[in-house]
Amino acid sequence: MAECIFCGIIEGNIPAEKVYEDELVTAFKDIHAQAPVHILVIPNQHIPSIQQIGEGDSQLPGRFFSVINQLAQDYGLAERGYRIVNNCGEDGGQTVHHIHFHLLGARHLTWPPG
Ligand code: D5M
Repeated sequence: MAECIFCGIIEGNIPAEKVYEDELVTAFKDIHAQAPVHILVIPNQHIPSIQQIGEGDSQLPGRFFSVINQLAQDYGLAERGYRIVNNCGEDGGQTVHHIHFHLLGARHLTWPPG
């Protein structure tokens, strides 16, 4: 079994409520939801953080945001707005070392974050 929890989800060895998958990215509900809609969008390939995204991954950023846009539509977030978060590294608050974008919405979100 993969050591990375998110690789385990992609491989189907760890249960998760997947809401989207294609050949590049997978999206599933966050287990510790911080908003009524809280979805994680991750690359299928194990890339620890956005600091490791390079020239060879040029398709990924566009796909992340087109999938997020589609999910925002599907979950009724587009009209009132939502937040996309990427925590990077220790000070950024990253706890799972496989790139993930949080899509949060369906409540009013405050700023600044803690
Ligand atoms: O966010 C890591 C996020 O990953 C955090 O919001 C919980 C979520 N998480 C951890 N394990 C799981 C499983 N098994 N299913 C769904 N969601 C999960 P970070 O930005 O690294 O702090």
